[in-house]
Amino acid sequence: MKVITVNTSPFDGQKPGTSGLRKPVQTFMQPNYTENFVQSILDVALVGRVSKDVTLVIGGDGRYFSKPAIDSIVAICAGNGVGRILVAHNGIMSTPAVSAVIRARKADGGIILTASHNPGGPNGDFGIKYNCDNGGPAPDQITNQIFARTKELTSYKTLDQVTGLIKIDQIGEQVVQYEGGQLAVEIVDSVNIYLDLLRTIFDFAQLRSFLATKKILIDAMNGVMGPYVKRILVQELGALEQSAIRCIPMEDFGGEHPDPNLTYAADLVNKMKVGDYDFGAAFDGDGDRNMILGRGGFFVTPSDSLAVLSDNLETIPYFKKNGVKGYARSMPTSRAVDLVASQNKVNVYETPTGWKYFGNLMDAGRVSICGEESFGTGSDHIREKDGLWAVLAWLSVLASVKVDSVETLLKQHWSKNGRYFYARYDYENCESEPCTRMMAHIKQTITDPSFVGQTFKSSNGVEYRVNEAFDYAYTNHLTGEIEGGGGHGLVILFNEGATRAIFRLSGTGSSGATVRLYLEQRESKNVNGNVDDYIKPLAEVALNISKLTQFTGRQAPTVIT
Ligand code: G16
Repeated sequence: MKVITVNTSPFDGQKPGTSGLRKPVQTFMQPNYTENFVQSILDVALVGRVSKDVTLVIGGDGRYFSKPAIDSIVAICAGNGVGRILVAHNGIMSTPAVSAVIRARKADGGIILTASHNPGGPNGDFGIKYNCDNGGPAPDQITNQIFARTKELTSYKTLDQVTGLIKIDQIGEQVVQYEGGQLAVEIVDSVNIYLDLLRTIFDFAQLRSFLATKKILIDAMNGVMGPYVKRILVQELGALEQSAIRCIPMEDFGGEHPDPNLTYAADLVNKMKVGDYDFGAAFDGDGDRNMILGRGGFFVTPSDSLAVLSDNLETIPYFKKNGVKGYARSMPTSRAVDLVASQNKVNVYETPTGWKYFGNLMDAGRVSICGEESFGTGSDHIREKDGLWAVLAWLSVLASVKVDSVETLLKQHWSKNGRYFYARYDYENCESEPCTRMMAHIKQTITDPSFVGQTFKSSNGVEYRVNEAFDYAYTNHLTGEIEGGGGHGLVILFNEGATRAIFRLSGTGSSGATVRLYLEQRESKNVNGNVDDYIKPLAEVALNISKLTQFTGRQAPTVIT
């Protein structure tokens, strides 16, 4: 085989979003589209490195088009002289496992093939993202360089044969020989590497005896997590075989939307409601998101999940040993963890939406646990959010604090710390242009000096007085630099800051626009009250300010979490 140079021209719109480049499968299937993006990643990743000394990890959630994409990536790695790649067995490696493998094998980075929670199949989405040598998603500075490269690319290097270069179903070492060089390939079973890491974090004997007395239900939503759930929860920790549902990874996720929330994981919620289960959880397509449920389908918001885990971290051996350095949350995540931080005198850091913003805080030893309202929870054991870690963390906490249910634990937590009632309203698949206009309208309204001090009233008479409003800009906690100058969400704080509404456009969609409205209200007395009583009047006021219905034509959200 020979290295060849293929002439190409740039494609519009290869700008990575919140987490990599996500587009419809059909877009990625266009000739040269995937190749251009991969070459652009390598052009940035290989700068300052000797290619033959570089090791990259290649994995993903196994969705439709993964195998042809892996073929292209292998050939392009060879074409660019990369020395070694670690490829997921059958292309299946969860996003947290990729992070774990990069770190365990001291690789120089990784390419993850996933569109996460977006649907898959020929008419679904595909995605490619680049992770750095710390195991975490590339920061903005790197993704901006990759995007710049996509706009000027005129050729890419590959081999004159692309298919059949590796046997992806055979674990172990292989070599791709070509004229003038070779590419070492190792097909890896990431479940073992990931399991070894979890053993250093949790007390497996404690988890085994806890699970011997409990019934759990874990939904892998036909995504990448099936093999991990079966091996770790069932075989290693003794959960019943029937605890693991939808555990065979499918290229199209069985036609489902693999997003663990109350709408798309309604099946699990219903089973929890009618069944006799103590604990339930679901993961997304690539295994970094999680949803936690208690007996009867009791829903733990991701923000409360972060707060409860933060408050109980030292019950987990890893944190008992290493100490708790700090907590972090994305800006739209509720400030429940801030209440824990002030009680425990631990620092809490706020960052924009996107796990990549936690990376440098963890690298600098500032933060032990991070969480996002978008169903992401994780710690500094890796540099991605980690669905199964979150489940084991919850089971460890439940085993240690000895409460009779998840609900009791939450109620105790709220009465000790106070509660933020919280909800996120999503308006999915809107047209982009009216949403852009709406965001401009909101920005103009809330940054007008006369906005602060105004009082808005809901139809049931609740009053909201604006005391601050801004376009959220991020000041990097480590460098002190202001990154991006806004654009991460439009924030309105009411009633001395106890109440907050945020508008933001999603950065993970593959077409159109999704508007997210994040709503929260602090309450210290009636902590077991009804979420709707707090959230609905606030939503009405926020929606009136935004004129969302006039701009988008939407009368109601498509998803509420
Ligand atoms: C990705 C990022 C998360 C982020 C989420 C937000 O999640 O990894 O850190 O919170 O997107 O999505 P959006 O921009 O749509 O609000 P994932 O699981 O899709 O990789």
